[in-house]
Amino acid sequence: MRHNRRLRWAAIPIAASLSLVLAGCTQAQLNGFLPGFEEGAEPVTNHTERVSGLWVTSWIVLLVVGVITWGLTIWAVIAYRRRKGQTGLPVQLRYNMPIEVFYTIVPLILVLGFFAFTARDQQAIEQRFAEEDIDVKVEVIAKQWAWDFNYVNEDVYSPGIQGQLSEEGAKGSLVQSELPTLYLPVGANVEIALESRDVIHSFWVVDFLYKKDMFPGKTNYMSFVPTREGTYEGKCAELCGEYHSLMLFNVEVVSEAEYEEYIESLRDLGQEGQLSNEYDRNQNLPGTGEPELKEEHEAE
Ligand SMILES: [Cu+2]
Repeated sequence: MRHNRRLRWAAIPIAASLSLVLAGCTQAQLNGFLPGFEEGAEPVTNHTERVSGLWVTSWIVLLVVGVITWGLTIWAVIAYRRRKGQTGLPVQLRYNMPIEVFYTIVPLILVLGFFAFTARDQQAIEQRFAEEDIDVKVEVIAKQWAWDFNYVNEDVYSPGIQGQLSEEGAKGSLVQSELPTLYLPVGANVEIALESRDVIHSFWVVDFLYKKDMFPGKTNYMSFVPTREGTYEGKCAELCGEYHSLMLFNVEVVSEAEYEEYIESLRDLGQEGQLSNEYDRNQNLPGTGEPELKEEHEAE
């Protein structure tokens, strides 16, 4: 009887915290307070729900483990506290085989589980579109401290400058209209090729819940479908030098018609063709060598 009552005391706090966690969740809570989710609106890309699913499930599993562990700890502290008149050490326990097997097997299952779900989601997110399924191909080239965008199918480009402050160094005075802006049509299969002209940068669109490093001499890819129109903040997420904090950009996800209009506006500015690696600071890396220079050497 006494034993049962003790168990009931442990069950009450566990049940109470679980029901608090799970009852009456809002959209933001269901998505683990990750950015980009709006009540009643489409997710930002075709991957964001998968990312938030992994995040939220991991937290629930870890919280359950936490509550059980904290519960057992507190229970042990209270149930086995020193009582009036007790002296010396209590009976010492060692080599409890069932307990040792339990705390070896359970973490092993948890780690393997986290690994399996992460690998499954990573595989889905990293999956590139087949060449014929790609609607929009953009080459994003990072440079200290801005971004160039090549719209590959349309053969136009948009060079970028680093974030401009309207007052000398004043915080919060960023001129939005001066930021490099990447336009993408909603619902299109987008492949972005990520490159760098100098040092390592990282392409991060906050609401896409995804970022990827950009290396000089190596091309990385991102494949996704933007599913909700809007303006999304982008940043460089790899400390890359003095003005890293001003290496900002915006992503405009727009309708097909607005996208065509934007491409035309680049054509009107005379920005036809593609920016190449001739502006790269590192010319001696594998894969970034200047082709014309090579030919000159061969002729010598
Ligand atoms: Cu950077």
